[in-house]
Amino acid sequence: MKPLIGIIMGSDSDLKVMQETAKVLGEFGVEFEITVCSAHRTPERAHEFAAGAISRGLKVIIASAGGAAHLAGVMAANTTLPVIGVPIDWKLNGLDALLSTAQMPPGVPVATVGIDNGKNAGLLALQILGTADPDIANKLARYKTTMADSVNKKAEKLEKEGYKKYLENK
Ligand code: RP5
Repeated sequence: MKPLIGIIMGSDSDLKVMQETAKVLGEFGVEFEITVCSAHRTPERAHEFAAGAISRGLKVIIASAGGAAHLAGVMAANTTLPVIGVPIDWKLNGLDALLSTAQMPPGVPVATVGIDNGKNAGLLALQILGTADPDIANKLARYKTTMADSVNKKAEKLEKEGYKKYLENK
């Protein structure tokens, strides 16, 4: 099966966060590419990755970077595929990366998830694929039900035990 999602990281040091993206895509059985490519250190490679993404069969690109986080923006500048940006907490608690990733000029959007939220990037990519793939959409619906069940169980336990006992048994 051809990969549908491209995960591209500004550095292998982003992998500690981006493994969560890979993990959630794996849980849904969706093929992905994963590689390292820097907007600043390897600019030609970054351009090639984005420009060739459609012909490789990718449907969504997820790009992570910390600091002056321009990788997702460079991807969006060079493809019409949807690009999801993951700001990495490298300096300044990730605020620099969040703003660099999100504050794109009108005409070149990057869908930016929270700082270090690799998991949400994976889920958002799956939701994009789910608009055209009923199997993925059904799995996403089940995922939400499981999540709701888990919160409901916690609420029930807290209401029954009271907060002190709940914290003791946590
Ligand atoms: C960014 O600079 C990378 O995405 C990484 O988050 C940060 C630091 O990179 P390394 O010095 O660890 O390679 O471009």
